[in-house]
Amino acid sequence: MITIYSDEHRYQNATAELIDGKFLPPFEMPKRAEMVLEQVRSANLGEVLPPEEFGLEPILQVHDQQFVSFLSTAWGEWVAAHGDYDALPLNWATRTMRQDRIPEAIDGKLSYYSFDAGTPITAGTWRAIRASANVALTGQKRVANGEQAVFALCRPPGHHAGRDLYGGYCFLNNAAIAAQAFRDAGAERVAVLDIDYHHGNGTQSIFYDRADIFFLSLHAHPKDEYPYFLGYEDEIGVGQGEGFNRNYPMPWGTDWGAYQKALADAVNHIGNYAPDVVVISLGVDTFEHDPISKFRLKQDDYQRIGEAIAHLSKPTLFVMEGGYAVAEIGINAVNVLSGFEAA
Ligand code: SP5
Ligand code: ZN
Repeated sequence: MITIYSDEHRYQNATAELIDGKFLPPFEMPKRAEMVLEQVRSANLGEVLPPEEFGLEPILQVHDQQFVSFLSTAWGEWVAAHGDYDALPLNWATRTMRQDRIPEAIDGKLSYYSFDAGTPITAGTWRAIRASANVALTGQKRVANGEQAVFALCRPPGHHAGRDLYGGYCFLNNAAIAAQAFRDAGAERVAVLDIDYHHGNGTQSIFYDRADIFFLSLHAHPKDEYPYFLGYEDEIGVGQGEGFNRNYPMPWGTDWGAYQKALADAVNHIGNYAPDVVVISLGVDTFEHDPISKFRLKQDDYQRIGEAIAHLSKPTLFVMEGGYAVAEIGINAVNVLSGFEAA
């Protein structure tokens, strides 16, 4: 299997993230992608190729123009206001407040376009996130041109990012951009299966009213876990999209026994949908030793995940999302891919 990778992810290198009331060294760090690349190489998964440049057009098929423009200028505006510190929002427009006015001050814009305080914008964020989107789009193009499966080693991740919303370490929704690009390249139906530990709220919201892109997510229950405000089982899609969104919220402590049942059901629904192509949002923060998560999947379970996905026999694009157990992130991610290839 070919891997698409760019060094430019290193430009997203924050000083700290706000988590558990503390400023800690970021869990979402450059080492993550480096460890995955190292394992791709030592497992001889296949060629590693750089991304092509796709420009903003495919990004703007999924994201709001003003949001993308904000991302491109936020750092400069922030430095002019506050100096050379990572940019974080401090308040949000929640119940009783207005959401129909976009503030002009940079602090207000950070608040308007974000949903958490754990996702720093840094000097290199814009450069890194464009490279990450190009990695996904290059993988998409390869699969559209006949490759059976490609691994887009994206960093920063994307699945929490909505049309005009960033958070959860995500700015541009790489998997959603790729799914839309498949449609624009002629695919009639695309399935996006999100196996990151956290609900893919961004991807769900982007495709919620559409039947042409079926979103399914296996994740920790939002009553217990971040992002808390989306990912319940009764979110089934709306309008034309009704029936084309499926959530599998699971309790803390979930291990392979329960996980595999949800995965088998999701795979079964994807099979019935008969998509032209499958996009996998590949998070491995379901791992038993992940430092911010509470599922209990083991290294070998990731092979089984890959096998289950392979049984669909569909062209498949794997898009890297979360996973914070840095020592094992490469083994777990590559186990999914080698399980897929061996099946
Ligand atoms: C792509 C992705 O996996 N984003 C995840 C963003 C998680 N943000 C922080 C969630 C904090 C939840 N509580 C952690 C408790 C650790 N002691
Ligand atoms: Zn996650």
